[in-house]
Formats: sequence, C-alpha cells, structure tokens
Amino acid sequence: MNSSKDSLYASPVGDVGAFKFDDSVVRVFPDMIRRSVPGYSAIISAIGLLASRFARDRSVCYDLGCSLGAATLSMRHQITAEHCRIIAVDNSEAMLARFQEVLQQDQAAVAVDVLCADIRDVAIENASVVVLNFTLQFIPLEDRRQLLQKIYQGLLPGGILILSEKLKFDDDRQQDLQTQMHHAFKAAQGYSGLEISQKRSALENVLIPETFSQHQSRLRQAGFSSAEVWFQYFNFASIIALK
Ligand code: GEK
Repeated sequence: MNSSKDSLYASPVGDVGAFKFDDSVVRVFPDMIRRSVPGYSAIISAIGLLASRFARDRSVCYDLGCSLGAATLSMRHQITAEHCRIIAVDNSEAMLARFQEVLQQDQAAVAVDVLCADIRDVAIENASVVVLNFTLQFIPLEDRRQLLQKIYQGLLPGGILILSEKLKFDDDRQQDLQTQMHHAFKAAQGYSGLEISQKRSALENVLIPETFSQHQSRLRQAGFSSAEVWFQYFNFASIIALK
C-alpha cells in the first residue's frame, strides 16, 4: 500500500492535541504504524496464517478497528474456507474511505463488508476469527470487559481472538526499560526526539495500555479457556485467546 512518510509531529506543535484518526493520519498511516509498532508487519502476516487455520466454512471473520484493512487483506488472501466472509469495522470515516479505495484494487474470493461503526455497537455472530489488532487500547477501560464478553459469545466453539496491544508493566524498572527501548526502536526508524515526545503527549489518555496479566484475567473471566502471548517485541504484544 502506498503511503506518505509520517512527519506529523516533526515540527514543534504549540499545544499537542489529543490524537485523532483523521485525514492527516490516514495519509501517513501505513508508514506511521510500521515505524511505531515494533513487529507490526510480522503480526499482520501471522494474522493471515492464523485465519487460514481457524476460519470455518460459512462463518464470519471480524477485523475490529480495521484502519486501512491490513489485517483484513492478510486474512482475505490466506483463507481457504468456503463461503466465509470478513466484516471490517472502524469508526473513522477517513480511514474507511481510503480502505474502500484499496479494496477496489484487491481481488480475492472472500467477500469483505466494510462497516463504519463503533465496535462497541456491532453484533458479533457466527464468528470463527476475531481480530483486535491494536484497537482495544483505544476503548475506554470501563467498556473493555463487555466488548470481550460479546466477542466470546459471538465466537463459534473452537474460535480464536487475536488481541494485539501495547503493554504496560507492574515493575517500574521494566516499564522504564521497555519504554526506552520502544523509543530507541522509533529513533532507529528515523523519528526525532521531538517527534517521539510530541506523539507520546498526543496519545496520553487516548491509548491506555494494561499489563498482560490484566488482559489474561479479563479474557479468562469473559470465558476464554486460554489466553497466551504468541508474539512480543518490547512493550508490544499479540495474544491468542481460544474459546
Ligand atoms: C491494523 N487494526 O492496521 N470503534 C471502531 N473503531 C475504533 C474505535 C471504536 N470505538 N476506537 C478506535 N478505533 C489496524 C490498526 S489502529 C492502531 C488499528 C493504531 C479505530 C481507530 O479509528 C483506528 O483506525 C484503529 O481503531 C486503531 O491492523 O493506530 O495504533
């Protein structure tokens, strides 16, 4: 997917406002997420592999908080189940307008429905695969439990939730180290100190990370029989939760 280079926070911004998924972000999003989230491309590829294993005939795969549809496209090109479709949901109109353009250039047997909605309001039914790839972290803390319960209930027996998140750590030294290593990763990707600190301010109170044990216990309470990390790169992890 073509994308402009992310330089949104390259110049000093007097008052760094809260981060929004608007047109300016959409223009640079693929470059931004690849240079900001360690392991992003590996996770996207693995979502396709997992979907090819877990997608069932006549079931639905959900991509919740799909942005420009990277996880949807990865699944779409690897699913071999018959009469399986993907429902991709995001509440940013700007993201979905661009995603629709991308979809028009993409050919594959699996149908994709794109829905502009809040993922808290979307029914999850007949699901074999649900993806929350760096989306739950933007949902208010008090709504996360209900969303995960809804996903659990909408999954078929043997279904899978792939949950990728930025993590925080109980131990202060670990928290500082992982944060510094993430910033070192971003610096190695060409972001300046100013870009890193202004982006950090913009995401404050917008992206709320939790610890792995908070995620694991809530997933178990929602009904999942097992929830384990299958991938981690510094403070970014992806979890497989099994129904
Ligand atoms: C990827 N999964 O490339 N309802 C619907 N969408 C929402 C909501 C909500 N309540 N809150 C946030 N979003 C993607 C990357 S980005 C992650 C996901 C990031 C959407 C928001 O509009 C944005 O598109 C996405 O969640 C988060 O695999 O930018 O760090």
